[in-house]
Formats: sequence, structure tokens, C-alpha cells
Amino acid sequence: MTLSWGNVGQTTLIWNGTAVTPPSPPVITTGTIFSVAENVAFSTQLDADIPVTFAKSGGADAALFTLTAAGLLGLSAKNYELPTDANADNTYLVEVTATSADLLTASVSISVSVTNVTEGGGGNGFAQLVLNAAAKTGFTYWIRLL
Ligand SMILES: [Ca+2]
Ligand SMILES: [Ca+2]
Repeated sequence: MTLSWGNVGQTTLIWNGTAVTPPSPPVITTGTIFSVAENVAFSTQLDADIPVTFAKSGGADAALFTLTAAGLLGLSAKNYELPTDANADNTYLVEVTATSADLLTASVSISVSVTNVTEGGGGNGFAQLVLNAAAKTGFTYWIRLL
């Protein structure tokens, strides 16, 4: 039995005189740039070209993300007006690493941008008055229309 590598620069593994294809590192096939509206939880399923196990491996906001070994990445709902990412720019960063059965790895940096939603009054300068029909009994409302 002989086991030998090819010449320097070759990647062919010779096993008992037969070329064997060495294992390839995984490739993460899902996107890395996401956005989500504020007040909405983010979730996405990561995937690779071969079976892998996912784990967080870095990123400024890694602690805020959840990630299962099967690649389900999550981020709880965020408030655009009160960002909690490391540099407070509403872009949350995490690095994930996929590890194959051959212990080969691939890493990607993922960003999730939280986008603003106009809240509280619609932004036309007038407060919205909502009358609750059940609660108004016994009261008289005077509304001056401008
Ligand atoms: Ca950020
Ligand atoms: Ca907002």
C-alpha cells in the first residue's frame, strides 16, 4: 500500500496507485446581505453545497444573533431609533463558519440592516386622534377642524 501526494503544485492524492479526489471545503451558498424593517424579527436559513455544521465565529454584534447548528440565523426585533449594534448604525454584523464532515471550513460575514418605519402620527405634523366608541360614553368631545 502506498500513499503519496503528487508533485508540489498538484492536488492529486494517490492511494494504492489510484488518484483520489481530496475533500473540498464547503461553500456557503446563501446570501450575506440582508435587511429587515424595524420592530420585525429577522430569520433566515443558511445553506452550503455540502452537509455542514454552522457556528458563529465573530462579528461585532455576534452576541445579538442566534444560530443553530443546522444554520437557522436569527435576530430579535430591533428599534431603528434606538440601535443596539456595536457602532449604532443599524447594521448588525455576524461572522458564521460552516464546518464539513472532513473538518474543512468556510466563513462568511453577514450583515442585517434594520430599516426605519415611520411611527406615531404619520409624519404630517398632526397627531392622529383615535376615538374609542366604547369609552366615550358620558363624555362630550369637541373637535375643532382646522
Ligand atoms: Ca453596525
Ligand atoms: Ca421609526
